[in-house]
Amino acid sequence: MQKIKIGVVGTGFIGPAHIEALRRLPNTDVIALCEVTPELARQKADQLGIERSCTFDELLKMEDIQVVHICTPNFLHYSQSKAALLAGKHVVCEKPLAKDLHEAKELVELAAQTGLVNAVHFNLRYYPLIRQMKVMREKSDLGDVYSVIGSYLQDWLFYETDYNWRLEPDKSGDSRAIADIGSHLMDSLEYITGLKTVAVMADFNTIHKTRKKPLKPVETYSGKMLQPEDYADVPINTEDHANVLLRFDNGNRGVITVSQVSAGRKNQMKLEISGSKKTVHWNSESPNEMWIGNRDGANESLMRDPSLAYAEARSVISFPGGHNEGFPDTSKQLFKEVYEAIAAGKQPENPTFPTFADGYRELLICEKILESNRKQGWVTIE
Ligand code: SOE
Repeated sequence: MQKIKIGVVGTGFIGPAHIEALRRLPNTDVIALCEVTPELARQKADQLGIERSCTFDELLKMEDIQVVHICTPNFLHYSQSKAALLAGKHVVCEKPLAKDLHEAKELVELAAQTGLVNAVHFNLRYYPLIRQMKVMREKSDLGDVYSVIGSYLQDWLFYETDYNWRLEPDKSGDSRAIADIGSHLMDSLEYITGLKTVAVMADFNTIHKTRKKPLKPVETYSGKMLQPEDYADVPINTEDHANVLLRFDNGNRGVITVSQVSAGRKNQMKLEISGSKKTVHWNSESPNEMWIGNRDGANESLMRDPSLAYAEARSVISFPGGHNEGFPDTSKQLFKEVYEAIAAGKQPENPTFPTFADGYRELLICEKILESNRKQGWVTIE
């Protein structure tokens, strides 16, 4: 079987997660790796057991490379995705797709012109019970959606000495917590409910208005502590915490909270969706079970189990009930669908995976949330 040859750009936290997931698929072969310097690229390629290390430009000239995964800091997503599409490569890009709507719109249009496969790594959609909740809504098990409560809490930026490129607007964009994790929450929320958010009312807060930037490189999630003289004080104007009221196109309401300074919450996305028939509740830190609430009977607890899930959800389940699946499996399941399309050689009419258009949608919501916080008022989303 001819394996699809892949190049990965960037090896911070998420790049290696992409590589591990791709290696669990039968028809893929990661053969090239890019990093900011040839020395770092070679070092990481040796660490990850990848044959070729190269610069980004060299990667695009490699004729046998069919797909490029963009796993670099946000400010590089637009230029690298555009260059890869223009070089005839299928593209899987990390979220957010770009730094602003103008960039994202251009990428959506270019991808459509080329017909190449384009995907955004909204991997949290691929927790099997998130797919199950979506199918329950489609089959009217929930009834009409009355209300949505969502949260995404982390603590890896809890201390003022916790630092990362995501804190720098020129690398990450004007929003931090909303763009970084709020985008996952809003993508999953609209994916499950099928609703469109039509208005937002946002309120941001920056707990650490100054942070201690390490004068030596420190990786995401490392939480590594240095000596006082190893830091430089940096003013911070991006949000550690944000609350957002939501209005949906069915006239009903919701609310989300995101925080990267919630002690003890490592990477917790939670959703509670109440409908005219049932309520469902799910937590990413216990992803293999969900709670189903009933008014006129006992509540239920559903485990992630292929024999209990709807067929449409079964397709993203690899292990039997009780053999727990987690965060690393979500990328494998997303890439499984993306590489079926790549094997077919073009973007499908109705892709089941998140595309550049979904990336554009999340940036639109993010920009409206930023605008609402700035003006401390409601902002509509056309
Ligand atoms: C850091 O907040 C981060 O790595 C995000 O960038 C990812 O998208 C999320 O899945 C996990 O947390």
